[in-house]
Amino acid sequence: MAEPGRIVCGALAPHPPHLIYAENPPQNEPTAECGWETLRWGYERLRKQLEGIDYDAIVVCSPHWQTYVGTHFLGVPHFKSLSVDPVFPNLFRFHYELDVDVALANAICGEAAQSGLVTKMMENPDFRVDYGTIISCHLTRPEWDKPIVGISSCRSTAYYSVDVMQSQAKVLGEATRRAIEASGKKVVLLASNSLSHRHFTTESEVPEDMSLEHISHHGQYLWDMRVIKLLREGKAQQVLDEMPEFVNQAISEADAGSFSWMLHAMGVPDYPAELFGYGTVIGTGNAIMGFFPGEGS
Ligand code: 2X7
Ligand code: FE2
Repeated sequence: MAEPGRIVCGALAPHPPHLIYAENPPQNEPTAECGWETLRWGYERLRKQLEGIDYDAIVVCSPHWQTYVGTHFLGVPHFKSLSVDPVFPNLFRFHYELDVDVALANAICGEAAQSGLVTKMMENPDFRVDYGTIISCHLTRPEWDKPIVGISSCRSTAYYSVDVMQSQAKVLGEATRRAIEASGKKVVLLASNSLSHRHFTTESEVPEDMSLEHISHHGQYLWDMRVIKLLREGKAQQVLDEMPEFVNQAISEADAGSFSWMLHAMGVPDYPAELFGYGTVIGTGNAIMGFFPGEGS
């Protein structure tokens, strides 16, 4: 009998466009001198860890693909276009080309629909893939040699409440896990989001001037440190329990559901996550962390 599929890593993989800008990959038009090194070195450590792990696909859930009626899945085998960040077009003009694991996307979409979620396969070949998906995938795997599954955020926090978002993220996460197991594939999950998410409202003249980079508010930092500590202690359930306060008080980008989805897909880990890096970007708090089930459970 074929081996069941499994999740080999679930990572918190934030997507500030500044990280791509500072990294200067050939796909991005603007160039930078430096910047946000603690986060870029964190991604480097995550990549190193993944080098030793065999996997077939990356499944990513992004806050910047916002679908107000249900959860959507990229459903076209290949995309190629230019992605421009609407807020930071000076930093992110990225020529992307990527493959989608449509079979796996279909399987997760179908499993989630059977569990009662409203879902849809996105089959428009001219669709522009959102920058959250592109940035988290690029920083995790700049070779772009693994097909991805892109999952949207249906914004149920904004429409309803954090509790509704969390109950949907649980269903979506568990459906994701079942579909991966049935697929026989080995998969990396990416929760593409910052932690605390209070932005500065102005940009410095030199965006990569690190003398001006810091957390926007001490209370935001305290929340970031609390969530990181809990994850490092293997207390993912407590993080989920505290999510309503975290989202509301830290204006967290976890409101999109990607973080809760990843934790549920991983079976709400009770083993420690590894911290690869923490840093602020225009005042927001960002952590790169990974759960590795083979090692911890
Ligand atoms: O989308 C983002 C983000 N999440 C964090 C910081 C800066 C810009 O864009
Ligand atoms: Fe974002």
